[in-house]
Formats: sequence, structure tokens, C-alpha cells
Amino acid sequence: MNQSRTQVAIVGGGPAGLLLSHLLHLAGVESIVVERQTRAYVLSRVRAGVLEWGTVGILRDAGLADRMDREGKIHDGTAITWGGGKRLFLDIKQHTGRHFMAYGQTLMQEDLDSAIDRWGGTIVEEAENVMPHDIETDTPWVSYTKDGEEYRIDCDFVAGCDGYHGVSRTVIPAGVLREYERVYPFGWLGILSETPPLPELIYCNSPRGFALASMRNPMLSRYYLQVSLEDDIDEWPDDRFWDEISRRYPDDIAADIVTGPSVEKSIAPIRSYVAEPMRHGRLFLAGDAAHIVPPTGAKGLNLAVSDVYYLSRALIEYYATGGWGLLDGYSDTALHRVWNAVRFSWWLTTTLHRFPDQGEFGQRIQESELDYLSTSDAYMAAAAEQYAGLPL
Ligand code: RFL
Ligand code: PHB
Repeated sequence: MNQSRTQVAIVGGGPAGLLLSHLLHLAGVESIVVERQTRAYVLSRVRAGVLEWGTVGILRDAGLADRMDREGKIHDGTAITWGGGKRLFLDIKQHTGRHFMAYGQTLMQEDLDSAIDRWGGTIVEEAENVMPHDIETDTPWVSYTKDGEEYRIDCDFVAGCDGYHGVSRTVIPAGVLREYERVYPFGWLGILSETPPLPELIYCNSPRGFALASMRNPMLSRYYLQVSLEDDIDEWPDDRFWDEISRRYPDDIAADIVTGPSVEKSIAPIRSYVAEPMRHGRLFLAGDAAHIVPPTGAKGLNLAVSDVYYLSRALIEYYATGGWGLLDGYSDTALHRVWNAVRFSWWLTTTLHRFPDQGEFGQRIQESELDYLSTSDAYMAAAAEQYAGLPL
């Protein structure tokens, strides 16, 4: 058995795990990240594209924003279209004084990787059978195997940042863990294409199903279509994808969409899920390990960042003063923000997608909701405030 010791053992090297390691390092707290995949594999997963202004601020304060500030695109708001040509602009700048940044999660992950390499942090890749132990004691540890050898990391705390399919949440006893879930009866088919995107993000409610136009950079577009959970990726050749996109968007928007071959294509199921509490003993969960939201509100990555912000602050306070105040409050503080985002993402998902049993009545209710949103300044301000993200 190969043994080592650190202050915080971090399970999972996605955005949550790497950002936590970096923020702790800035305050002189040591950590080791243990990741199941190779770094290259983690970088190949195309995911989020929208960073809330609070997330942008955290990345800037942590010295992680050079490329984001050069290459990311600042937006004042986002558009929604429905009813065969109606359109509103959810003006975040007007209603909150903030903005958001279109910047791909893969680039943020690359920025974190390089920052951690620069200060010489440890990210163990391709760790198998990772398992936290003794989290209810003062001497927790994490075990894993790599290249056939067994390893043990002794630590003061374990941070479970290993996503929805991770192992950390499973060590919380069944009598303690409470789970809340909603599975939606559809998935999102996403493509990347090397074509100029539309200037704004445009969410679309259509009787044929939801669609979203987004972007990564001036020559890389990201589009999504609501599809059936039974659909296979092979049933969606590029021609069918672009044809369906142009049927869902109103004609004037469809005419502006530049089509081209896809360079990535995948289907993701959609769910809302929350695990409570986010802490048990010396194990603290952060990001998708504790909660999943439908991507409709663009909240998943931003919640991972806000969890990590709260958790890093709590751990830093502990190492500076020995105080448990922020650590004890972590789960409640994080969950308050999580449930707000869960509710908003659920609302936007429910308002914009076609549900199998909604019928004409359900379609008209959705359209009426969007008509009202577009004419009520008060409703618009509330929606803009939530899309912008609650302050930390
Ligand atoms: P991750 O990114 O899943 O990383 C977890 C890491 O843990 C590793 N792991 C393990 N490591 C060791 N031992 C084990 N047993 C392990 N099990 C797993 C995994 O290999 C992985 O590297 O979780 P994290 O760090 O919490 O980050 C969360 C975000 O990735 C996620 O919330 C977002 O991508 C969600 N999301 C979006 N969020 C936004 O804020 N804005 C968006 O615009 C947005 N768009 C999206 C999205 C997610 C999408 N998909 C594919 C679900 C669009 C899509 C299509
Ligand atoms: C994306 O660009 O991938 C994206 C943007 C907004 C969302 C979800 C995904 O709500």
C-alpha cells in the first residue's frame, strides 16, 4: 500500500474538483485530486457554455480569467421565441446591472488544468476503485488503485466532487441521505458545428419541441433540440438536425442560421435531482455529486462553482482559525442557492419543452406564460434576476 497525506482529498477532477484545489492552494491549503478518467477524456466532454457574472467574478479573483476575458463573449441578456414568430429579450443588464459570459466549460477546464500545473498541484488521473473511508471520524482517508497498485491518502476532509455518477454520495448512510428527483420525458440532442453562430442565445418554444441556439466562439456554434429518450444518435444525421432546427424556429431566425457539418453530437437525458444534506461528517459534496438541473437554465456549472466558493471559504476559515462555523453551515448555505436554481431550471424547462401529454391546452398555457412574461416588466425582472443568478 502506497501512503500519502494531505489536508483535503478531492474526489473528481471536473470543474468543481479542480476549482476547489486551486482556491485552497491560493490560501495555502493542500489538496490532492483523484480523477477516474484521463485529463484528455475530461476535456473532450462538451458541456456548459454560459457563465453567470458571479462565476466570472470568482474566476477573475482566482487569476483564472486571462483567456476567458480575451475569448469569452459578454452578453447583456438572452432571447426567447415562441408562437411562430413572437420574441422577447430577457434583459439581464437592464434588470440587474449584470451580464453573463459565453465561454465553454472545456476551456474553463483547460484553464484550471494549466493553472494547477503551474503551481505544481497533484491531479491523479485514471484512478480506479476510488473510495472515501471513515468520514464519520477525525481521520478520514481515500483509497484507490492505479496501474495495479493500491494507494491510500490520509486527510482531514474529503470533498466529493465526482459528479452525478460518482462514489462519494454513496458513502452517506441511507438513513441520513434524502433524495429529490424529477426525470423529464425527453433528452437534449446537442451538436457543435464550425459555423458562425447567431449573435444571441435564442431559446425556442415550438409545438414540435424545444430548441436552443448557442455559441462557443465566432466560428463555433452550439445547437440543441429536444428529442425523444428513445432516439438514437444514428437517427439524427446532420441534414435531419438542420431541417428540424429550421422547422422549430420562426422563418426569419431560421433564415439566419448557418448550417454545416457537425464536429460533435450527443444526446443527454434531462433531470432535476437534489441530495441532502451536502455534508456528512468530514465528507462535503459539491457540484453534480449533490445535484443535477436540466441545462435549460444554464445553472449546473454555475452551481458547482458557487458550492466550491462556499466550501473553499469554509475550509480556509477552518485552517486559519480552527473554527467550524462555515463548515457547519455549508450544507444549508449551498442548498438554499441550489433549490432556487432547481426551481428556476424546472420552470424554464416546463415552459419551453413539449411534454407528451400536454396537448393543445398545455401548448396554449405555455404561450400565454411567455406572452405575459414579454409584457410584464415585473415578471421580466424576476426572470432576468434568476437567469443572471442569485448573488453569492
Ligand atoms: P463533472 O463535470 O461531472 O465532474 C466530475 C468528475 O468526477 C469524475 N468521477 C470520479 N473520479 C474519481 N472516482 C470516481 N468514482 C468518479 N466518478 C466520477 C468524473 O470523471 C468527472 O471528471 O461534475 P462537476 O465538476 O460538479 O461539474 C458540473 C458540470 O459539469 C455540470 O453541472 C454542467 O456541465 C451542466 N451544464 C451546464 N451548466 C451550466 O452552468 N451552464 C450551461 O450552459 C450548461 N450546459 C450542462 C450544459 C450539461 C450538459 N450535459 C451534457 C449534461 C449542457 C449540457 C448538454
Ligand atoms: C450551451 O451553450 O451549451 C448552453 C447554453 C445555455 C443553456 C444550456 C447550454 O441553457
